Amino acid sequence: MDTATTKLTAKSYKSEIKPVWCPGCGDYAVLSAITKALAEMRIAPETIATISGIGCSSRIPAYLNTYGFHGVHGRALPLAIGLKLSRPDLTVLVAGGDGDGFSIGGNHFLHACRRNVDLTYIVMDNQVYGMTKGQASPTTEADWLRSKLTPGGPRINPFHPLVIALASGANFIARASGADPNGTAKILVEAIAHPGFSFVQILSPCVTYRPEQREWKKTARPAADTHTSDIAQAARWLLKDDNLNVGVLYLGDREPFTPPSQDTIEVSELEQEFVL
Ligand SMILES: Cc1ncc(C[n+]2csc(CCOP(=O)(O)OP(=O)(O)O)c2C)c(N)n1
Ligand code: SF4
Repeated sequence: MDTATTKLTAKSYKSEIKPVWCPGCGDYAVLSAITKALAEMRIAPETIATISGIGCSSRIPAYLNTYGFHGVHGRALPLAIGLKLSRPDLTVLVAGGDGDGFSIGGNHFLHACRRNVDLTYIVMDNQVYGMTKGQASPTTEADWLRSKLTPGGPRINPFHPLVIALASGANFIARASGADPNGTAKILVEAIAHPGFSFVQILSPCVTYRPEQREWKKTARPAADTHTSDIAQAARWLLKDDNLNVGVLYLGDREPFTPPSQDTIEVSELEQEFVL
């Protein structure tokens, strides 16, 4: 790895492995934005760990020249939290899809927001399960009729990840559009630099199962009202949000979680407490 941080460029953060994503998949642009952000911040690659679950988007650690762990579906966050607590010196990125993060991993998402450990969670949201061939995900619209796998559409209201993040205590909340890798990189720089749990939803089209998402390139727009630290204002803004506003929504000032420093206790000693 190139450790001379002055010489770092976006390319320094790309691995030799060629992505196997479909041509035109939005995740290419997210990969590019992450490498641009890391180069901008000049973070030494060997001090970064990228943790993911399972899905097309969760393949991303393999394509980055950082340490990485391609884990279990929906379990990237607890893994990353454990890593950050035991190695606070590392920059920890967590990345994956809306299925991975909000369906099977939904409960971990709530509690990661609450716990507020200092890491950055990037969700490549394509409102579908890409890897398993196009099932509806928690962010799929109730009236999405394209898939034969959900006849009549999902018919349930989609989960709003930014609302959930705000309500659950995330310390930084943003939406980016993969169609704008430079803008996404800027948002990622802010997210990584902000202390505590930073959540970035990136609109990342699945061109295979949701080709209509190519339109996001034209319809995503800069949010009018950004960078507030006022949680009530952020909540009001979100009530009007239609999923296409892009920008940093909320900057909290909660202290990141750190484990209490205490003397270790022997298991045999602990067991004594439970002897009847
Ligand atoms: C425990 C478990 N359940 C289900 C699966 C099957 N599975 C693999 S990826 C995936 C969903 C992927 O969707 P998403 O996280 O949105 O990522 P995308 O492929 O769209 O990037 C599912 C259900 C699995 N691998 N493990
Ligand atoms: S199936 Fe969709 S999410 Fe998966 S690589 Fe192809 S375009 Fe991307």
